[in-house]
Amino acid sequence: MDFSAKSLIAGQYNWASPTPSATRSIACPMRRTTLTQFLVEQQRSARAIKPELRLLIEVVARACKAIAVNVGKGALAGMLGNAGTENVQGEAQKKLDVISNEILMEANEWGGHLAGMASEEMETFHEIPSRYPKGEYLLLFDPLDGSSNIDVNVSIGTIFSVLKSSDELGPVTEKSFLLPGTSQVAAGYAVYGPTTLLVLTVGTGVHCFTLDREMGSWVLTQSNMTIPEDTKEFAINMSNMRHWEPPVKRYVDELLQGKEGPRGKDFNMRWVASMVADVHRILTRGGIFMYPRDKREPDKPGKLRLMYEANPMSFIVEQAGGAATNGHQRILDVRPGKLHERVSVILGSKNEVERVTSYHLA
Ligand code: P6P
Repeated sequence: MDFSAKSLIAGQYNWASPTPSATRSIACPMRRTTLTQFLVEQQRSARAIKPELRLLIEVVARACKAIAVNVGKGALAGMLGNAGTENVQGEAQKKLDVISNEILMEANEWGGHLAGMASEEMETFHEIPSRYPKGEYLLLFDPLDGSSNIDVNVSIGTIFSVLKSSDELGPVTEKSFLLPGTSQVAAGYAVYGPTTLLVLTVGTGVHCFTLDREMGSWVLTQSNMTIPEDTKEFAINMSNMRHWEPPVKRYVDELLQGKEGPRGKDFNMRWVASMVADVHRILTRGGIFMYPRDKREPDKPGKLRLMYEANPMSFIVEQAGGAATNGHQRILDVRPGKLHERVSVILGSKNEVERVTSYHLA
């Protein structure tokens, strides 16, 4: 059997057929760990999750597959462009923002595992209709993060956070959602890029699943992702430099001085303008991501949203050995005052995040 790249690309290799042991772990789908198997293990042996949480994550993962299909159709299915509406943030909604939100809502409201849902795209939280049973979890999500990249075919994604409702029996109110990030029981994101990825934590490390688009299953492709404590790569929107506060200006200026400066080494810069893509790069090879508050909107503590962007990403980053602060405190400790609260975000390689934070506290 010819395993050369040529034959693989030419499709001459029948991936489903029995293969020599040398490649069986790659080619034979039965040997791979699926998301379902992983979650059953997390429930059964790690005792990390309850059956209802396992069901919730499976449903969200299935919804992300449906979103990936719509993202992949793009112009072929009229998925590009604006929906002609605005979200609660006053931002123009893309068609895929609205479709992704609807997919997540419809997938999750009937299962009996949720007490309520909240989304970047909806002003108020969504109570589970009385015709469906309610559960003990609260699901919060940014259904399609990085929307400005949709029409230019750059990676975008879905971010989600799961809280355990403290109002087991009482009616869910917005206040039920206003829990600090340390209350999360699960968090994850999907990246709709060259491959479709699902990155997940249930508090036992960070694990990456790649969508086998032919079989429609999420396959574990990386366990226990770890962020290096040091890095030579930073991510920030440099066009906002003149608006930054002094600690951020000092930090980035030192990076730009490179070897000749106080850091004694050169740094590289990346900015995808899709948080999921920037965070995934950092999880994969280290780095620091910054979206600090700035003088453009001095009354707002930042651009990114705490409950369904910063908190889930911070939970994931900390589980991978990184750090996440708002410049002054751990993001996961921030006590939210409102559902769509914004926050400054500095996250990634631990030593760099601690340095930037120390400049804020100096
Ligand atoms: P800017 C996308 O809109 C987003 O919320 C994040 O995914 C991303 O990191 C940031 O905003 C990009 O913001 O101001 O650079 O376009």
